[in-house]
Amino acid sequence: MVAKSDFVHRVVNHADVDPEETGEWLDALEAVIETEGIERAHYLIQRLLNKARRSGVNIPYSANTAYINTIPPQTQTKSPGDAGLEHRIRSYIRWNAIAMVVRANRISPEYGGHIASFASSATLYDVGFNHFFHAPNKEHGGDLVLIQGHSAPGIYARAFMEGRLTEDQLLKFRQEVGGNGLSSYPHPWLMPNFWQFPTVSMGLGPIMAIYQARFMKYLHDRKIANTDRRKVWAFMGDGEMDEPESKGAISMAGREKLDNLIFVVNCNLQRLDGPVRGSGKIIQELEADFRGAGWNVIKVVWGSYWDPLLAKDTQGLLLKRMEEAVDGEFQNYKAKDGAYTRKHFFGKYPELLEMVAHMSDQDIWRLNRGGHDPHKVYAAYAAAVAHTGQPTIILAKTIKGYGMGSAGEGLNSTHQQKKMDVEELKAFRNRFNIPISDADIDELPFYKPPDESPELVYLNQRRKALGGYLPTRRMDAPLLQIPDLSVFDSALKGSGNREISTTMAFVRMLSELLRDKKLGNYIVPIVPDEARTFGMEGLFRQYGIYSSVGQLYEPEDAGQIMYYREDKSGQILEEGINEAGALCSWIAAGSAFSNHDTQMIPFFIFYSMFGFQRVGDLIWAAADMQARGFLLGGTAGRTTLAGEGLQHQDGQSHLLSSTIPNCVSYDPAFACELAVIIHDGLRRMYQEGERIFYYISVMNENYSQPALPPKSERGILKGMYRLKKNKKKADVQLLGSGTILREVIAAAELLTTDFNISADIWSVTSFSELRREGMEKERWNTLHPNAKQKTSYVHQCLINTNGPIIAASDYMKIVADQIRFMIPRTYTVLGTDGFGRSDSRKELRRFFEVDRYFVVVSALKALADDGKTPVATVNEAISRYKIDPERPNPETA
Ligand SMILES: Cc1ncc(C[n+]2csc(CCOP(=O)(O)OP(=O)(O)O)c2C)c(N)n1
Ligand SMILES: [Mg+2]
Repeated sequence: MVAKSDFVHRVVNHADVDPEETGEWLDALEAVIETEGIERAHYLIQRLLNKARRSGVNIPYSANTAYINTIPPQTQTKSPGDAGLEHRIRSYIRWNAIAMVVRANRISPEYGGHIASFASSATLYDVGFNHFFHAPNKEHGGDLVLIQGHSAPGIYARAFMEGRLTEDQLLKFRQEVGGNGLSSYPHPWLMPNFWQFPTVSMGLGPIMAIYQARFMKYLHDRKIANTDRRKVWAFMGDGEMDEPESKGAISMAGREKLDNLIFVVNCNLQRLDGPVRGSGKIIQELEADFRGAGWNVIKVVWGSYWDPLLAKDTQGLLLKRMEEAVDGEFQNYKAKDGAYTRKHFFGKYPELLEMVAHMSDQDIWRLNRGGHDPHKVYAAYAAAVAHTGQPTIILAKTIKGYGMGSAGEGLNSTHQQKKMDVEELKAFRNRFNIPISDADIDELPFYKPPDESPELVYLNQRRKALGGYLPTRRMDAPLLQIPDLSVFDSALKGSGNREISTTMAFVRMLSELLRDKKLGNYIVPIVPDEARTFGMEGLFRQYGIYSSVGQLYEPEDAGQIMYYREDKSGQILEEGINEAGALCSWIAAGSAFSNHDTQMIPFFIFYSMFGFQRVGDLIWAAADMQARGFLLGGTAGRTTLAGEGLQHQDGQSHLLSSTIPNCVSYDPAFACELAVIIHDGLRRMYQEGERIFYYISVMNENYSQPALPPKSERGILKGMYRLKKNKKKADVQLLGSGTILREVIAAAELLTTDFNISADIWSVTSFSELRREGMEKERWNTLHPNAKQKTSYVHQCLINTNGPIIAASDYMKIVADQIRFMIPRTYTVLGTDGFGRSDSRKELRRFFEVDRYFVVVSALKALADDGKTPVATVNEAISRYKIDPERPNPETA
């Protein structure tokens, strides 16, 4: 009898104390598989495991399977393609991709480019393009294919073969400024008919792909588009998987059973600097991560040349060696040669040396990796598309710099290799049989067989069978008819005595849009677990929270009017505490016009700082993609979001949003302004199809909302309008933005009552938009010095007014400072530089020196500087309002 502790120990160590008994068990299993099939075998194993666990056997959890292909040779689906032709086509594509990069670098090393990434992934793409990636056509809505950024040269090389790009264009790789050049990486902004997904900021491709797949289910469940047979294919690097964004949403994909999603990870074992996991195994690590998250994992480790060896490996010694060797070693074998591999890999065990004794070093060198074997890759893709109930990840083992030989194959430095000398080019040509002579090779001519050649006929036929060419970005979704501004009547009329916030006003407008017969269906409200914060819980019952399984429980608040209703056709995307995911949903909805021929109108409202600051790079990618929609900074402002403090109060989003060229930002003070802005945004994006999106800050401070001032619409949209004009010329001009406008209004009263100084008041809805307009005018004037010079809108507003100009906002001073170059006279800005902190709005505004008293003091100081008021008046104000001149500077406090 074996002691219990010994037993557990033995299980953990997998030591075989009785090989004969082991053999009997294994034979029994084999017999079951042969006679009754794999399902029965699976059942028996499960029963055995359960029995063992219940008897107290501690079976350690392992999410890993053996380091071999998930699909054994006997169950591989065979490709119907012509392998020989495909190999030739792929070889030419490989050559042209290299020629593109090397030739660009001969023009100037500034151009850069990558060879090694595509060299390792050519087969992975090719099998997809020849057999799996559907382009949109009458029968199929099209697959979404996210290409790994650094493999772009290979995609251009294929498009050249397909006749979609000219040789002249290939020669202009990374030379975009003169027009007709090719982008370094996938950038829809720069190649709007070609690229669909900006993926080169590592990690964003994987997370965006997950949410695109989920959004396809949403569109389907809501019966807006039939996305049934469509897949999202996302290609990524193994090094890229270290980005938190790459893996951050994989459990959602597992939980939501996104069987329309396929990740293909190019496991070339290397990243930029060196090995991804030199002393470990990236494929095994990713397998465990993704299996744990509920994914179907297909490992494509070994190519067909290994199959006979693995078949002979009845004792499992080859497998043991495969499992022992770490990635750094595998990389090294391919950086060296067959003799090295024989000695260091097989040589560890005499039995393995014996196993390969009949093979030459060249044969050993030819033992290929799964990701370079089109048959293995085809089988994996076929299994992935057929799999239901889970997303699939394909882990394909490849060689970085495949085919580059001494120029980079498996070398640590290969990622940045963009040169190849004549000998290296010849070696590559010979290896892939490219019909280019020695005499021509140094010129690196592109190679394209004649149109009627079997290669090109085949290539084009394959794409025709799959519905057309990819990537192709579409822009033909029908535009929408936006209702009249009166749809927001309640906001335009003002709130009378009722005090409400602009956030509340926004929610009301959102409800009005949701109710609209034409637009309502296309509105996508997105919240990251903050709906109650913004007062949106009323929408739950009415429009439902999207849930792919509906609501499988009775909600606690079922008896209430505004209960928490989840529904398979729910309209609201409640993403949980997950701004990155919510932003990806916003991108998916905002790009539906190009991916699903449907204009969707997403409104993503986030909590103050957790937008631009938190997920700024995703917003940048959204801009590249020309996603349309509204981002709302809820409960915004450094002093308006009282209480919450340093890691909440946002005083910089308007600075950050101004850095994105096609982001139109506004910081309105009043509900009526907000209504005009949202309405115009709907018009510009969805009726006119402009390539812009909106960022609007809305606040949680309650006050009475005025009615829309007459003739103010143009100014609201341009960025400023005069809210109050004095009968005679005023002494000062006060500009206010957001809720700080109300301090400015109060300051104007103080100036009159305490100092007999009159002020005009301007509401500034967007310093950023004002600046853009001014810069454009200034640029035009510089380039047309003889023409009648244009004046900026800011200048036009202020030139015929009087007195110094003071501006205040709830954002950093640099936000208001943006328009200084257009200001005709003395200009002082107040803003909220420094760390926020928790207190009341009144205290915070005093602390940051943006309250009414500081506005008054600043106005008096400016008047004193202009010689219009004695300096003593400034001192008088400082003491009257009890301001300590030695108080700490909020910027550093
Ligand atoms: C967010 C981000 N950080 C860094 C880079 C720079 N970069 C580009 S490619 C690369 C290495 C990529 O390695 P891997 O993902 O394994 O792809 P491979 O080229 O090996 O296929 C790095 C660090 C980037 N593009 N994006
Ligand atoms: Mg890699």
